[in-house]
Amino acid sequence: MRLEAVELRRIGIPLVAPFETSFGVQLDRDILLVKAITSEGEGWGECVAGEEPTYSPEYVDGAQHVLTNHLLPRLFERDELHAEDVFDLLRPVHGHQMAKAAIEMALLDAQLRARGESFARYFGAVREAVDCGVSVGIHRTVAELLRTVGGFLDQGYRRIKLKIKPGWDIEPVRAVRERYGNVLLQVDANTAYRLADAKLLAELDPFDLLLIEQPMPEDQVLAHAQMAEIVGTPICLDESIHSLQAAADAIELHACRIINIKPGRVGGYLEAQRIHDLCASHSIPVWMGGMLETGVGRAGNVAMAAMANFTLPGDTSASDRYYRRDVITEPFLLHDGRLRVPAGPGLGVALDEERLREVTTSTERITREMSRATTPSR
Ligand code: SMG
Ligand code: MG
Repeated sequence: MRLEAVELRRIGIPLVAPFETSFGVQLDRDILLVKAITSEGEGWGECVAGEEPTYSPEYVDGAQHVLTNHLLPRLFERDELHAEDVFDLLRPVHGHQMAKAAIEMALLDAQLRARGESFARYFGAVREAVDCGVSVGIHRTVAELLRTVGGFLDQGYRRIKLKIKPGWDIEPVRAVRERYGNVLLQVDANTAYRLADAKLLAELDPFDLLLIEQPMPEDQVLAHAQMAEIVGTPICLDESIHSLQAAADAIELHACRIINIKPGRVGGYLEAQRIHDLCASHSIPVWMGGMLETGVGRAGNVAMAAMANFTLPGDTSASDRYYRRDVITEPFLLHDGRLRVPAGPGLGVALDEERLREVTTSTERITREMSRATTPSR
């Protein structure tokens, strides 16, 4: 196919409730959606970069800039393009995985819609519905946290993930374990601790957690291996795993026993698939992460989470976990703690044009011709 134009659409949507992590509080989202217009039809992608570079170095304005000025020109240059070519074509641009992932996703959607194949089938999915967990932010009090967790358990979520930070760790975990018995429970520190905190984190061991996610900064991979000698709870890496190579190195170093896969963090669904396969070959279970996606990103994530080695419930919550009204026509609904894997062509979801118009804050259309006129020669 040929990439004719790309629409970069920014949407602003409030969250149903504030979401607090060790690096900040979020009240609403400013999301970049990418529509690829190709000779074979259209496809959608969602960029998971946040408003600020606090989860990772990427942020949404930067993603839009790098797409416009550095990534799209490299794709417009080609007369024949497949989603499978994108990763290598964009390799000369270092980093910017979330921006790269968004355009690769849109092209994969266009390509699969054109041939009537779903994301799930393309990934070799083995199940029709996936077990869902929910990520629970830091709360002001333990009592409020218990109410929130209870509400999610009533909705049917099969696993609870508590966000932790120094000063909000052992007590909330103890309280949830005591109140809600043997519910599947895990924690995510988003890099808030240091190796010197290993003994403190070992105090979580008696609570039988599934895992501790990313206790230390992303570049401290070796320290995670050292922490694993002190802390009994399995360590899972999220932020550190930004590529297949990073996953291979972390496994080799014994820095983690479990990996969280986020396609946006690693440069796209195809790199994510390679990480899934690598982990499977090393008996490292994986689970699907979440970046507060709309139904567009969620659709791709749910499809991928249906692959064989996604053996732990993901952060694949229903549309209403974050948004009163999603931007797709049929929101993701929880059925017995699971989401159904879309079976239609491509992402298998349709954009709700009226809702999209309502939340759009800007639209930029970049065409092949424009890109040719402005690209510096390489
Ligand atoms: O989509 O439910 C979701 C979010 C899950 O906790 C979640 N994500 O580190 O795993 C993580 C965080 C990052 C979100 S901050 C943008
Ligand atoms: Mg995480």
